Amino acid sequence: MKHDDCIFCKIVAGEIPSAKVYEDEHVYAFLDISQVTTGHTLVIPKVHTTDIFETPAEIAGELFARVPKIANAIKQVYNPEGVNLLNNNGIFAGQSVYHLHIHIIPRYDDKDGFNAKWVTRDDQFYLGELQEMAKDINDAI
Ligand code: DGP
Repeated sequence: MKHDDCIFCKIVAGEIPSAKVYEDEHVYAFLDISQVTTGHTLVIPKVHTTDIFETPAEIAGELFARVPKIANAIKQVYNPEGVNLLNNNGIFAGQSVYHLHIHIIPRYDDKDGFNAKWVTRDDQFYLGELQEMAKDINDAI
C-alpha cells in the first residue's frame, strides 16, 4: 500500500519524477539522485515497506530477484570493475529514506566516491564464542 508521506511511494506513483531504469508488477528501479558513482541505482518494492525488519519474505524475494538483471545491465552500459549492493536499515546504518531499497553502486576504482571501511575484530572472538552467538541468533529464527 502507498504511504502518502513517502517519497519513494510518490516516485512509484509518478507524483515525483525519476530517471526510471526498470519497472514491473512488483519492483521499480531508478537512478539515485546522489549518483555516488555513475549508474548508482535504487531498486525498491512497489509496495511500501519501511525496512528489512518489516518486510515479508515474498516481497524481499521479488525485490532481490531483479537485482542481478539490473546489475548486469549497469555492467553492460558502464563497464564497472564491480558493484556494491547496499541496504541501510535504521538511522545508525545510514538509512535516510524509510522505504526499503537496495543500492546498486557500480565500482570503478578505489577512489570512485564510495567507501565502506570497517574495523575488523577477528582476533577478539574464539570459535566457541562465535558458535554461542550463532546459536542465540538461530534460536530466534
Ligand atoms: P539511504 O540513505 O540508504 O536511505 O538512501 C536513500 C537514497 O535515496 C539516497 O542515496 C538519496 C536517494 N534519494 C532521496 N530522495 C530522492 C529522490 O527524490 N529521487 C531520487 N532519485 N533519489 C533520492
